[in-house]
Amino acid sequence: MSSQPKRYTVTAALPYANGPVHIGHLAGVYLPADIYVRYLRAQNRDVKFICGSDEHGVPITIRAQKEGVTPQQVVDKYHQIIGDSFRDFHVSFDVYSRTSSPTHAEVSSNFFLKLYNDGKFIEQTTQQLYDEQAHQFLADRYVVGTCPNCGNENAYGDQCERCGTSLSPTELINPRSMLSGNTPVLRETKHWFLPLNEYESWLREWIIEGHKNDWKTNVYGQCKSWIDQGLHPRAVTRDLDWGVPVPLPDAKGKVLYVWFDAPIGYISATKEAFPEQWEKYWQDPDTKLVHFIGKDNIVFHCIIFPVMLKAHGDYILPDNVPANEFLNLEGDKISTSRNWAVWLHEYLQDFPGQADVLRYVLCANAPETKDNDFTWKDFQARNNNELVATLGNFVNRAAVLTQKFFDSQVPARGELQAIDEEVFAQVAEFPGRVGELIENYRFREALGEVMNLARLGNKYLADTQPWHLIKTDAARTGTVLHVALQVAAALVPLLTPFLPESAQKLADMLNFAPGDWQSAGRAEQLPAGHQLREPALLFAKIDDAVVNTQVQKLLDTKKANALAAAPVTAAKENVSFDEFGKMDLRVGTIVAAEKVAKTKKLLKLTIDTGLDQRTIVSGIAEAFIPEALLGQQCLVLLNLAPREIKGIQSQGMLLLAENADGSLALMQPGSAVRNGSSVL
Ligand code: B3M
Ligand code: ZN
Repeated sequence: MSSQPKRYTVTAALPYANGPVHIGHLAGVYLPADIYVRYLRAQNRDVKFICGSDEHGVPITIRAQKEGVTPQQVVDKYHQIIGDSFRDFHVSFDVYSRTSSPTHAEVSSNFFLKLYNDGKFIEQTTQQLYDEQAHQFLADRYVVGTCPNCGNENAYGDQCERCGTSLSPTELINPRSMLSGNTPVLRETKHWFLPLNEYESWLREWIIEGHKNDWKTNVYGQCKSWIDQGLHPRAVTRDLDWGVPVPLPDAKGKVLYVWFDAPIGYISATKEAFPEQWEKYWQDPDTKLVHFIGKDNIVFHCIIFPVMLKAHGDYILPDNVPANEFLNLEGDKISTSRNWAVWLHEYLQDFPGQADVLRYVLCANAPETKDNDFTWKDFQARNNNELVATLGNFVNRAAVLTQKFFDSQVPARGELQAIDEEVFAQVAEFPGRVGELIENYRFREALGEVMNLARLGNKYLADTQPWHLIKTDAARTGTVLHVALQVAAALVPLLTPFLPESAQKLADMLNFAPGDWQSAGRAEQLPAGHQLREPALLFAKIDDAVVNTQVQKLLDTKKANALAAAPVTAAKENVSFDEFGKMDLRVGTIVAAEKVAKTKKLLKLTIDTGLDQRTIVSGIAEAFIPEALLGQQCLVLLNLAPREIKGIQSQGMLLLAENADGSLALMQPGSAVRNGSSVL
C-alpha cells in the first residue's frame, strides 16, 4: 500500500495466558506496536490497536496440570496479570480482550463454518499420536521429539522453536509424550485440514513477488524458504477438551486448533469493542493491516492466517508483519520454565514509576534485525548517560535557568542570530525524519533521532552559555532561553510514542498541551510570557547497588536451577569425634570484600570473628558481587593453618555450600548470633 490508507488496524500477538509477560515480550512486540500506534494517533490517523489473551491451546492445559488447577483458573489468573502489566507500561490498546469471550467463540466458529461450507477443507482420517496411559491424543506441545529439519531434540509437535519450522506431531523423530514420558502409539482420528499447498502459487505471488521490498528481510527470508520447501495440508482441529468446539455434528471431543482460533481473536476483539464499525477495520481494502509479532510466530501470521483470510474471501490481508528477533538476558535465552527473565510486574515493584526507563532501554536496544542482549549494566548506563545526562539534563537546565532569570516566564525573543536560526531550521526537520523511520518500523533509529534533538538542545546551551551571558546581556539571554524552551516543547510530541509518561511530565512542566506530530517542527509553541510550572527532574540516576541487586537476583536464579538439577555426591569416610573436635568453627561477619587483582575467582574478605578482624582469601568471586557480601554473617574455620594466596596471608576458611555446577551459597546462622560464637 503506497498511498496513505484511510485507516489502520494494528495488532500485537495475543500472549498465551499461561504466565506473566517479560522484557522479551515488551521489546519484541508490544513496545514497537505501541510506538507505531501512538505515532499514527499523533498524526490524526484513524487507527485501532488490538490485542487480548490467547487462552486456548496446549500451553494453557500443560500449565494447569503443572499448577494443579483448572485451565480456566490459569487463564483467569494470567489474563489479569498480563493486562495489568500492559496497562502499567502504558501500552495503549484500544481493546485488550480474551479468546475465551463469547464473541470469539461465535466469530471463530462462523469462520470455520464458512470455510467448511465453501468446501475449503479436506476431511481426513489419519493416524495420530496417542498416549495409551493418559488416554489422550497428543496434539502440539503434548509431544516432543527430534525436529526432522534441524535435529533439535526438543521440538514441539506443532513447531520447532530452534529453526521455526511448523510441524505435525507425526513428523517428529523419536516422539515422546509430555504427559507420561512414554512413546506414543498411532491411532486413527478424523480431522479437517487446510490445504496450504493449494495456495502455494498465490503465496508466491503475494509474498515473494509482492513484498520483496517492503517486508523485513528476516520475515521475507523465512517465508520464502518455507514456500520453497513446499507446503502441506495442515490440520485445523484437535482432539482436546479445551478450546472452541468444532461446530459440526460429528466432531464430539474436538476443538479448533489454537493457531486457527487465536488469530481470528484479532477480529473478534475488534468486533467486541466496536460492534458498529469493526467490519471496515477488517474488510475495507483501504485499511492497512499490520501485525506486530515475535519471530517464532512468522509462519502463522504470514502463511497460515493469510491463507485462512484468503480462503474466507471477505477479509483484507496484512500489509506488513514487522516481526522482531529475540531479546536475550545477560547472554542467555529468556526462558519462562527456567525463570530466566525480567518479569514486567516484578520490574515495577523494584523500579516504581520507572516504566519509561525500561521502555527506553528496550527500544534503544531492540532486537529489530538480530537477537540482542539485555544486561543490567547497559540498563544503568543508558539511564544515567542518556536519559539523565542528555534528555533530563537539557530540559532541566532550560527550565531552571528560566525560573532563575525570568521567573519561569518564557522570555521574549529578540533578533535571532545565525545559531538560533540554525536550531529552528533543524527542529523543523525532526517530525518528518522521525516519522519516516517509524513508518518503516525502524524504532531504534527513530528514538536515536529524538535523542539527537535533546543533544541539539544541550549543545545549543553549551554554545551560548546563558548562565554566563546573563551577567552581561539579559536580553540576549532571554532570546537564548526562548529558543531552548521551544526545543524542549518540540520534544513533547516526539517523545510521547516512546516515553509517554515522561513526555507528559515534560508537558506539565512546560504547562502546555502539545499539538499533533507536525507541531513539533513549529518554532513558536511557547509564546513569550507563557508561564512555566516548577521544574522537575524527569529521570534519576540509578546507583550500582540497585543494579547489583538485580544481577544478584539472576545469579540466585541460576543457582536455584543448578540446585534443582544437581546430583548429590557420595558420602566421605568417617572421622572420629576427636578429629572433628579439633576444628574451631565460629560465626563471623564480613566487613570488607574486594576482588583480588588479576584473578577471576578470588575475593579478599575481612571477617570480624569476635576475636579479631582477619583476612581470608576465598574463591567465590564468580558467585558473589563483593558489595552483596558486606554485613553478611558467615561460618569460618578459624584454625586452618594460614597460607599465602597471591601474596596475601589467608587466615582461615569461609564455609560454603557448593552446587554441582560449582555455584556457591554462603553458610550462615539461621538467625543473628554474636560474632565469635562457636559452631557445635
Ligand atoms: N499466543 C504465541 C505466543 O505467545 C501466540 C500468539 C498468538 S497471535 C494470534 O508466542
Ligand atoms: Zn528444527
